[in-house]
Amino acid sequence: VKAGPRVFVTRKLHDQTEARMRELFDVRFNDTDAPMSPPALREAMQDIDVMVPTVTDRLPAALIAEAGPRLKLIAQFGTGIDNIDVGAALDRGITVTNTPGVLTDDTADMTMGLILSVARRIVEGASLVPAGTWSGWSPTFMLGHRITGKRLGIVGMGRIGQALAQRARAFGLSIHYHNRNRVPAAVEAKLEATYWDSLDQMLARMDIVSINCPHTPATYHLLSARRLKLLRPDAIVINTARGEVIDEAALTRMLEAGELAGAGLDVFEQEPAVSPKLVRLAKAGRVTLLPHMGSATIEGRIEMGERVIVNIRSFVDGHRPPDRILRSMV
Ligand code: 8YV
Repeated sequence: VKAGPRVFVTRKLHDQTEARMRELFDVRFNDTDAPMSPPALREAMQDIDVMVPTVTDRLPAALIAEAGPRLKLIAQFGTGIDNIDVGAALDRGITVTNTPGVLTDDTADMTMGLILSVARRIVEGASLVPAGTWSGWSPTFMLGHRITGKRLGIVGMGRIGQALAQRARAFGLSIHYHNRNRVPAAVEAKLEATYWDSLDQMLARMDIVSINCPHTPATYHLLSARRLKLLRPDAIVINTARGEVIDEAALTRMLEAGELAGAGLDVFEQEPAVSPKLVRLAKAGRVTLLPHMGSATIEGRIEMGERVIVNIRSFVDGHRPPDRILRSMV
């Protein structure tokens, strides 16, 4: 029997991460790389010390209650931890960690990509040439919205929000944000960001709104039907955070009614299911839909794996893991 903690990983990871984990831990992987069913997760959680889930594994209180007594650490491979009932885990004395920081730039890049794509109709245009349906240039052909000089409202000014602000400034966007807490004055000054205490007031004045906050009970449907109605009819909505932060049905209705200029979504309320209505809007060119790939880079995945390993090792060595989740964070 191999020494080291017994670890179970719910998805196939990068070869480099798997090799390192095999060196260090008594580890098993779900090699099928398909999301695991609740019974399979329950089974996997019996005889292990450490569980490594991802965004596709729901670990509600009921499942955590049935975990084996050895389970002491849930080391999420990912930054968002809304798939885990963290309170239930902590109540049982199970530590929870995540992988913050290493996917900040990649996610901010993809957010910028969606802003450009929707405003300048890049994905829509890119489909015309291969389809053979481009009939030639004309003065009124494929007109999008100018980026330079527009107002970007960032909902959630954490690591990713700040990285987005930095990029967006280079594109000539003015930066506005709403956050639970105002960021330090030095950060605000560096980003030339305007703080809005009232989300409602900010929404009413923005050209582009980007969701960059975690999904928690406090942010569920933060962009509710009522708040979406505050947006200008030429506004664009971008979401690379979590589908649940926006009332997706209300957003879809407004896009269908032409009450918004467009949307760029990398995340959905019922992933991987996407409503046929949103798909129709994408085909009509009003929205860009991506399959939750905001952080999907080779470098990012390897670094996420490294963070998981650091968290497990530090926990097993009796230290406080660097990315420990506190009750106050969820
Ligand atoms: C990750 C994400 O790839 O880290 C997150 O919160 O949403 C993704 O970009 C995923 O969570 C992996 O579990």
